[in-house]
Amino acid sequence: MNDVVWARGRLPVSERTLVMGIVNVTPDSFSDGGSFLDSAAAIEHGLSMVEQGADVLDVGGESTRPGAEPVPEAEEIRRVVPVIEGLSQALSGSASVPISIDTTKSAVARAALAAGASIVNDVGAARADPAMLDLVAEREVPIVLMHMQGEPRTMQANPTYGDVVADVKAFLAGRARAAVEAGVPAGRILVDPGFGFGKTLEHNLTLLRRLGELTDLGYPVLVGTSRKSFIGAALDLPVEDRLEGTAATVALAVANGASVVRVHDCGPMRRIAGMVDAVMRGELGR
Ligand code: PMM
Repeated sequence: MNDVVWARGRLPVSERTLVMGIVNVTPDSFSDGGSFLDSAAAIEHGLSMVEQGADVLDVGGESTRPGAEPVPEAEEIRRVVPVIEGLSQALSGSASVPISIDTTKSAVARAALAAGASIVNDVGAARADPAMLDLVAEREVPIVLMHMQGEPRTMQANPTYGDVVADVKAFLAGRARAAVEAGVPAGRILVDPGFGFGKTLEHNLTLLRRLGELTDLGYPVLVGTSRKSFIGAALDLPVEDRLEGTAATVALAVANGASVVRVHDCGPMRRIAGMVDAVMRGELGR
């Protein structure tokens, strides 16, 4: 897979699997329970993930957990901008750790890019806001296009597919085509099957088992399984006991061709990805 390169950064996916650290600035995120609402704490948390080996930080101000209600644009901006400003100032010496903004709204993405973010991570694959692709094209930054069936409020009600892998693959191919048509170069697109977004346990397990089929699209694949409820369902464990389950999914994702893993536990997952890379790529990416 070719590296993702843009004016202000690079994702060296040709060298090793990259770790994206999750910085949720939401009061209702299921996994950090709002304890990082305070932006100073969120900044500190992000920097500690960089110390643990995060290659990218993903800052989000709207919870997308099943059942979550949408957050007004101004509130989302109020949550993420101070955190992105703080992180980008603190990281300015190490330009090698870009910040992504996890949003479906172009106004939030625009504010985040102005504050120092340089990647857009859109869990709606730029469908929610028609201006998103134009913004990404104009600002010449990469975009992550993620698959979701339905919307967070209702997506787990009754997800159905013909063949989940074929359906997700066709969707991602279509959204990547739309991005290219809007002027985003193919080399600045990443795709993501969207674990937990309108999928049953079986759908999630099938996507992980057959992840390799998605790498055929030619875009780096990003995988976000960290602490998700399908891991809890498979092992019958609460969110605080999902580290090993997450580790298993990360190892399988890397073995099956993922280029980036989006995780909460950057130290352990960095070591797991590094070990799987050593086996699968036959070289050490240290
Ligand atoms: N998952 C969540 C939020 N944003 N973005 C991408 N690209 N992929 C994901 O799987 C994803 C995401 C929800 O998980 P969280 O509440 O732990 O952040």
